[in-house]
Amino acid sequence: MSIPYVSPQEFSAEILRHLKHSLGKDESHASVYDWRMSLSLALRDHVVDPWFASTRRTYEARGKRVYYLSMEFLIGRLIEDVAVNLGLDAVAEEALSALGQDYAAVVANEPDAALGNGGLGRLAACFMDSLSTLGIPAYGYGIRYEHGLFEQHFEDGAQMETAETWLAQRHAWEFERPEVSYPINFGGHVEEHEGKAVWRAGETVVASAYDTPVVGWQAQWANTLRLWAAKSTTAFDLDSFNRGDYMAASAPEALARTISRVLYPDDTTDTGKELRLKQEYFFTSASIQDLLRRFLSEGGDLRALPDFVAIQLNDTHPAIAGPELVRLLIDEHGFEVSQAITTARSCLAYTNHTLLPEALERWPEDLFIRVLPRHHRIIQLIEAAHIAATGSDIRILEHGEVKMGELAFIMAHHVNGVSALHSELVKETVFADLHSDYPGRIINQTNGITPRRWLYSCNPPLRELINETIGTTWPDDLQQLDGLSVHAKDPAFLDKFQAAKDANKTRLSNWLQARDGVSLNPDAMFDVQIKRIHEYKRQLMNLLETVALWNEIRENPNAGWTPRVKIFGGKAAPGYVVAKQIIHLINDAAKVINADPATREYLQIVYPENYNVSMAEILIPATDLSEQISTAGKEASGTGNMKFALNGAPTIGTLDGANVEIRDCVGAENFFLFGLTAAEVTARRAVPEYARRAVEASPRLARVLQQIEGGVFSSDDKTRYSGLVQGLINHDYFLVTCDFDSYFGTQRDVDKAFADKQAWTRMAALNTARVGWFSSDRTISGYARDIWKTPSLISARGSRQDVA
Ligand code: RUG
Repeated sequence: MSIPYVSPQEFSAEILRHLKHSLGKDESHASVYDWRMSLSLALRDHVVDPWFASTRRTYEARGKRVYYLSMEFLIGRLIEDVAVNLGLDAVAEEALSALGQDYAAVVANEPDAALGNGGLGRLAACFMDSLSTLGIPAYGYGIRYEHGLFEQHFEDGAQMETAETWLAQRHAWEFERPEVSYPINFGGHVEEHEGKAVWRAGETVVASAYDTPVVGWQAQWANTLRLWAAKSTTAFDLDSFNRGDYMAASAPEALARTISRVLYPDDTTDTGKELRLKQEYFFTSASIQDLLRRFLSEGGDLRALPDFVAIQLNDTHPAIAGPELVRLLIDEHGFEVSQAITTARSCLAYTNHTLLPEALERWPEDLFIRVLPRHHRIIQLIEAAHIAATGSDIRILEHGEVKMGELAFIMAHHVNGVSALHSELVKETVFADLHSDYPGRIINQTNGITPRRWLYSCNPPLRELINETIGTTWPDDLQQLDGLSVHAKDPAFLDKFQAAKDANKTRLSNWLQARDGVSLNPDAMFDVQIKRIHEYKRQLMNLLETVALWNEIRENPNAGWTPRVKIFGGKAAPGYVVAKQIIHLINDAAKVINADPATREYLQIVYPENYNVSMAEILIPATDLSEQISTAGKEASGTGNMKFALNGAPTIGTLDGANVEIRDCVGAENFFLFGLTAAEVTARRAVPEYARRAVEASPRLARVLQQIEGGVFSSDDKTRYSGLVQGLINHDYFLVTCDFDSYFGTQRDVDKAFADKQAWTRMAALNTARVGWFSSDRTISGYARDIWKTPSLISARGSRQDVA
């Protein structure tokens, strides 16, 4: 396939056509929203042909399709994604400016589709981009939440949450498919009829499809992201209405819609119990029914299902897919139990994203039986088959709970971790017993990021420099960036590399000034930690180090300090009290430290509220230093770490998650390593009173803790942080105290390194040059090769038919 050329004039006409015919607006009265919608619809038109062609090619090939089941797709804004992949970014900009519109302002009008919490959801979005870029037939299946991740505001430094409303305006990219809908049953009971189980459901809702085409690089291929919305089987109860009971009349619809109303604002614990379990089953069942319908409509024989269907479970959230597929095969298609289990397992694979025990979902068994009685019986059958085959002690149903991690593992032909270290730890810790029951089942697929969004589109100055240095074919072959390595010795190249970074720093500064009225010193080091707020990610350690630095600058103001701006970004789960205290403390400390005339020149703390994908796209290219400081063994992979390195920001980090592999790629001399290793962390936890001892051994840390506990940053409420500080001293599970000195010392190495401008820029450029391996194209190729066995259906890259 090749991309037909469109001139800016033609594209202007297409935008105007949509303005008039789709939006019903006259040019003279069009708002930014109208222009944004018209631009989006004009771009979407160009996606349709590649999308249809891909679908046709898939049907013709009659090969295997990938079904990626994920509770989260953190897609963010789509205009630039689509424009860039269509090769129409420059055309769109010119077309809009010919119409007197500012492209950047129009792009910025699009709300972030925040259908995810963090790394797991963003990974799913990157994977969709790579699946299309690689020409692998695939569907992403998830939930069309009415309200994505909450909006974060600070009130006197404390996090407040409000509902996010991305669907308040029309969503330009999706196609509603009212004809594609499935009943989803809950509750009731199971009856036996002539040896057959019959599920008499207590409640039924309808899953209705909305499709968003996902076009890959150079529009060679487009797959579908199919999101399910919950609707009622009876939209409206007319009898109640006629009786004047308007509430009752709308109740069925309102109740059903609850299921797809809100994304759970939590990516590490299982909360919300019943509703969340219903959400998981809702989208999983709809997806399994949909893929079976597609398979059968093509005349498939269900015994051959695994040759045509590869289902990837993104975390345990869709783990009910195993029992659901078994249920449908037995109850609706007459399979024997063992045949159904074997067939389902041959279709399913599971990605584990965490070792945190609280994040491996477990449902109270009584709740599970109440919501999914038939699946409970099926799980008993699966468990029995597992025990019969292996003699294992591992149970799925245990201590009154349904263990979804064990279920996902047992029902998957492969289980993968998301970085080399994490996959090893999966074998050694959470799934050690199952690993010995099923040797070879656990494999690794280190995460990756799409370079189209995370370099090409978010970092125009660096993109242009790369294009002029190594050519323009790197966006779908990212290891070509290695060609930059030789240039990292060339002072002229380094000057240009630094100029690109400076331009991005200026862009960030202007953006922050306009949005929050905050001024940044562009010569300072921009030291950035952006991610969900969690104790294991250790934003608290970063803050403690900042306070310690503040103390030392005050004591020794003429020591030639490297100016730093410490930038934090991220949301805490609303119910996560400690994480919210950490946010509050960062903001409180910022107020005091930023107001100190003695240190202002050298140290500033900035915490822009409501961190999201679009903010990351501005922050990451402008970053000098990337903070990846989690307790070793706790961050499964991280993907922010890859984005920063790709955009020329060296890392200060622990040997955790993908940091280990990033360091191997960029070279130890281009990475600031500190802290305990995963094995040392485990050993240290066995030492009695390890935190108290660490504090006693570090006068610097002890002083900082005294200041915080004593109310230096909370004069309005001096005891606000005593619980937080005492928690650290008495129960520092994430070893902030133990790693503090090592972190502080390494930060001072960073200061020195940053002072040598050219050496620093070289280090930054080598980071960019050497992290091409972390493209999500490489990750998806790995899944396709090792797990799904799905070939690419595009043979060679077509070229743009440029017409003079
Ligand atoms: O915390 C992990 C990250 O380390 C990882 O990079 C990301 C994608 O694999 O997934 C994150 N994650 C883990 N999000 N939710 C969970 C727990 O279910």
